[in-house]
Amino acid sequence: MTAVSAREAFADEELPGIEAAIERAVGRLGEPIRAAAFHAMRAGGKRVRPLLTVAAFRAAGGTGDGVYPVAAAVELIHTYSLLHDDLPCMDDDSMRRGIPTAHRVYGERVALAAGAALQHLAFLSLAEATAEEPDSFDVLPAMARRLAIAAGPEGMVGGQFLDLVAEGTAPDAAGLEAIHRAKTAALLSAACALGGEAAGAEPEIVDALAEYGTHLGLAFQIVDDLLDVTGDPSRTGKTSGADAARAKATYPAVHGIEGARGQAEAAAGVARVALTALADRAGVEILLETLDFVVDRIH
Ligand code: GRG
Repeated sequence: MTAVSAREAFADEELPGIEAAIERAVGRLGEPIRAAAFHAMRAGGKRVRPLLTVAAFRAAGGTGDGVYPVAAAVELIHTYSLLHDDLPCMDDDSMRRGIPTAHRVYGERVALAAGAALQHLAFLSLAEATAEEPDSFDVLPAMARRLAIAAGPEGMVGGQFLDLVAEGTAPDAAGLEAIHRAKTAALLSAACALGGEAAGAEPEIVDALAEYGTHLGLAFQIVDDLLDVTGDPSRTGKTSGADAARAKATYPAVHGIEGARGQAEAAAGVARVALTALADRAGVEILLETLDFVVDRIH
């Protein structure tokens, strides 16, 4: 029998609550937007971000079910971003997570609407999380602000736009890191910090979780870039070489494959150091294993 890692056991335990919160949120939609949104949400994503939110919540001392709609909010934002990223006016991808993209199945207008709807459902899920847990009502403005900043023009939307305009140019290492920080690391950082905030953790702990998430996010995007060059499409669920075909700014393009691997390991190292602020609280082990899970995909 294969040994089950603590992260896998944690996922088995927490995923049903996360999935139920996602189903509840998306179930509000009417057809045909609902079908396109469920297509994207149920396509088999790894659920890295909501699992991080729950792990950070537990590591910060949170108990109970109140975190699930917060975790779902982060995954709703993430999935909207993938859905829009695949549209013809962006990357025009036909496969995602190993299945046809939403716009290929439901058409571009419905897919666009489904992505837009997921953004609003995310904030609704966040608001309802605090409505169900009156003790956490005080932190709702801070959590909504954090998620909006991470997803918006200072974060993911801004990073995606920088990435699009950088296509065909040769950004330097600093420019590339700025893109990755905004496009990918900002949401992963918010995923972790929101778990801390939902648990009512003190600011130093929330900041340490945000710092961990930023560097995990940088490692994550570097690995994503590497897998585009070296990954097996049957495992990644995506077409290999798509970034190079579009002359995209990537870590392997700027640093070479070995250089990019080194950068991923270095970012993971900074994330590990950030976690020392949480000492050996229960749940930190899951955050540490998530780093290994992310970086091990390149070996
Ligand atoms: C209109 C400019 C503009 C932006 C809209 C489309 C968009 C917002 C943002 C795109 C952000 C994006 C595609 C970031 C990439 C993040 C990334 C590494 C995704 C892969 O995440 P995984 O591996 O995916 O967690 P799964 O499928 O497992 O959920």
